[in-house]
Amino acid sequence: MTVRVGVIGAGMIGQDHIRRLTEVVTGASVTAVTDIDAGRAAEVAARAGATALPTGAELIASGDVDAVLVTSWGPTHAEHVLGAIAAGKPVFCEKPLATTAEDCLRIVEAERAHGRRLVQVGFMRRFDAGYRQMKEVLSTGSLGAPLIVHCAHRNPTVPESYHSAMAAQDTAVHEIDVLRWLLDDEIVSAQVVTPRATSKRFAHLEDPQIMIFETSDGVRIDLEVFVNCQYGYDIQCEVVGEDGLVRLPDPAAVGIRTAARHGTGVLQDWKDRFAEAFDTEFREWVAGVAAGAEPTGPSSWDGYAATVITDAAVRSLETGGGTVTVDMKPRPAFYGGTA
Ligand code: NAD
Ligand code: ISE
Repeated sequence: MTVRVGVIGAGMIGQDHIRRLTEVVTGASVTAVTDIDAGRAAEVAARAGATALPTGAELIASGDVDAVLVTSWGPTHAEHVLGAIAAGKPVFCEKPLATTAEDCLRIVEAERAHGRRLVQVGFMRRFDAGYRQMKEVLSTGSLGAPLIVHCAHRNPTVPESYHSAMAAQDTAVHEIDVLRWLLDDEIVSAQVVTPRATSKRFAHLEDPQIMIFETSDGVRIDLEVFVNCQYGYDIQCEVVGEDGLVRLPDPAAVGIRTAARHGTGVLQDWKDRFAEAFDTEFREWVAGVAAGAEPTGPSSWDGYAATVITDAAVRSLETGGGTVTVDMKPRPAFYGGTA
């Protein structure tokens, strides 16, 4: 069966995922595209051999759409995800699931009422080969209990529209998701402290930021978010356990020796760093939809958890850097919890 995907939001990542669905992943075709910019929708749809539709609601209702991909702006995600659930169609939503905890909970409740999982959230790091190897090592127990995690998330530069809260909401949210999954543990508090700011930032932005999270098992996570580091896109993660540590590998790259130096290049863009993770994420999602299976990737609950944890980090940043307790509801049995 070919899964016919309708795409809501034909911007930067929407176009990249359309390319992925049409050129990389087998078993899917893009049949409909919508965007509030109708000209962009028409252009992107024509390139993909799809039909441009005027609204997300019409796309979700279309008989030519088996599954929905939401890649519009974050504040519009909830409306489209709720629409897809109401239509009983599988929906892949780029992060964030929704920009408020209340909207995330509305999605969680709608999905529970539907009775089976339909939603997958686009936290692609769970599909990265390096993180998957780390998880395998941790799951053997050979390192003993995890105690500390050291992370860095560095982007070369960000545009002027990027503001201080986005360090948690847009950037650290990837570590928040992948570490909950890697450690199989919940984050219970967040603290954000600000070292000396780089001169290479727009004046309104607090950059870098150091985020400290604690899990329910007492693991301490320190995360440097530095989005104007200049030199490249660099993701570091090291889990220290009682009997050893495991570290995320850098992407494979040729070694270059020249002019009395030896080194490797550093990638500049998250699209390149996680290209294979995005491909795997969509390969698995399409295969699951084709098989009529529930999605196994990040759930609505994971989307909700990520939003309430980023809310706590933003509150810490905006209230002087104290530790803020994460205000999370108990996890329902529907999502693997006990509530
Ligand atoms: P973008 O601005 O390039 O594209 C968004 C598009 O959505 C625009 O074309 C806009 O016109 C359209 N749009 C907005 N509201 C709409 C609506 N109600 N209906 C239809 N179209 C609508 O943004 P982007 O960088 O492509 O980001 C899109 C989403 O993807 C964001 O939620 C972002 O956080 C997420 N994202 C995820 C990753 C990742 O690493 N997983 C990376 C980048 C972006
Ligand atoms: C962007 O939205 C992403 O999701 C990237 O993965 C992240 O590295 C970047 O900081 C965000 O702005």
